[in-house]
Amino acid sequence: EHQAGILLECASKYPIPKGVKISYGTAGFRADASILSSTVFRVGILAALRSLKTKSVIGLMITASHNQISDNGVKIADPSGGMLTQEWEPFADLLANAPDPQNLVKLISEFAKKENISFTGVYSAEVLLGRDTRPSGESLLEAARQGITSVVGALATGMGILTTPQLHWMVRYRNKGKSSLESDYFKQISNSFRCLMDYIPREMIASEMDELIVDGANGVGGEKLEVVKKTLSGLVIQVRNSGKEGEGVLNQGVGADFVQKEKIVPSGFGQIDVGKRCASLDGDADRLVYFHVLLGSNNKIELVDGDKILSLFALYIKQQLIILNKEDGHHVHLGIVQTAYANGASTDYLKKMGLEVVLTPTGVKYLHEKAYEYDIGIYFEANGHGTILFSASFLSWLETRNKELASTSEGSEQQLSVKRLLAVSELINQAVGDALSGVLLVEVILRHTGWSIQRWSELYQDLPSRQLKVKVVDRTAVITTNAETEVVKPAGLQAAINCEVAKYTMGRSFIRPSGTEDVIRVYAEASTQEEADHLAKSVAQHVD
Ligand code: NG1
Ligand code: ZN
Repeated sequence: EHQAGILLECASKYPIPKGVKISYGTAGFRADASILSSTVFRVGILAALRSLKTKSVIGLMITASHNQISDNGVKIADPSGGMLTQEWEPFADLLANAPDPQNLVKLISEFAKKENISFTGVYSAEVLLGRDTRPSGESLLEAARQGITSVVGALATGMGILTTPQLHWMVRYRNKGKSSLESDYFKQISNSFRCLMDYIPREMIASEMDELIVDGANGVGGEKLEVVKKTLSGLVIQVRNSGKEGEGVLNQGVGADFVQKEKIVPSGFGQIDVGKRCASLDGDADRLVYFHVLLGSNNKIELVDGDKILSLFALYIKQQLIILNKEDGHHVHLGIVQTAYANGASTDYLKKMGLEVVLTPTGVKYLHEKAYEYDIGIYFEANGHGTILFSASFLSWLETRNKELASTSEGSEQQLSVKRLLAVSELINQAVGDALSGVLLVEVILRHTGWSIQRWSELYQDLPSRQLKVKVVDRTAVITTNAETEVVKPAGLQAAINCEVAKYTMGRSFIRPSGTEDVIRVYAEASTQEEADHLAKSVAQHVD
């Protein structure tokens, strides 16, 4: 009752704005920053409860990723460093929308009872806090802190301005009982990068590679990359749109989302960069795409998207496994996870390479969960969010093998492969997709293969595609199945889509309700851009 009193008092300082209903979507709560403080305060409470429940450290990140600078958002990292468990999402919605403090306290006490959460003990809960560079982040972080500390015994630990993946990484390592400061993160990625560089075949080392130019979206990723690059040898990175004063506005005409959707150069890039290897991060550095600028006056680029980053990673991992399988006869289960938005040419290519490919619905939580089923699971969304997961049992097999080989066949091809896989598991962020570790892995693999960005891009040719969105009154009226590739409801709609698709060579199209906006998304692919545009448009007409 002491607890209820404190909650009531604190909550009355954060009244909810009238007439706003908000929901914990694929990426947490997101909205215009001016209406978010009550939501963030309440998510602070939720994070503390989650920490009490799991008896682990929880993360709370203030960011709106690639959205415009005036937006902000909040999401929670679970003990593993992954997304908040889906089971708690409905409770998050209830909390955020509770009309007044009395209601809020009632909800909390009912939920605590149901989940067997008791409010005792000093420092029985801890939440790590992070935020991106948005100006609204400072006061929202304070709201989160107030929410956390209104739960008796809960500790709020500010980790400063971070990329989203850094915060997830910290939560993961803290819960493993390891040191998890930002400096530990930097050390781990630069050490494992150095190892991977050392394991490059000798004949490749001679080939010098030109510098990489990175668009930092004027956000936190650019700032952190400036730190990382100083610790690297053998790789020169030039950061533009790094978030320094006067360079430009966060996500405005820059960043991975802009580059992937518009297929033109971000601000700060142009014809002087023709042919050079360029990359683009999003506003909180959990997405990464590559590109090179095409010759011509219209600033067009050749995009190397998440699907191609996935393909590059898959080829490299597979190459290591072939070396291992050959000598050990040990079968390692490698799985590739994509969504229906993956370019059809990428899926065909991966299958042709003999890889096992599965589709899941859109949303990192689905991809991550699926990838987790394999010894090694690689997942990516076309928009550039993805990572590689190693199962605990496979990692311990690798460790054992590494020791055995050190005494029996030091310096063998097989030992090198084991070491490479171990280093990849250290470099890549296994909590969530991470543009900083992603960029380092791409760079190592390009050196390993001796490929230019053009050669990489030629692995396969993307099918022309088009995405449209249709505003609807009720997006929940559309229900899909089969990883969102087929409409179940309304009846007859799928037949109509099939009918349109049949008119095109290489045609493919699907629709689904967005998880972040009040729209139905339409996707279409065909053998030419005109046909893809046309197919998308005619399918959209059936949705209206
Ligand atoms: P929705 O609005 O559900 O399509 C979008 C992206 C997802 C993911 C989430 C979270 C597309 C087509 N959809 O989801 O991939 O990134 O936002 O940010 O890119
Ligand atoms: Zn992001």
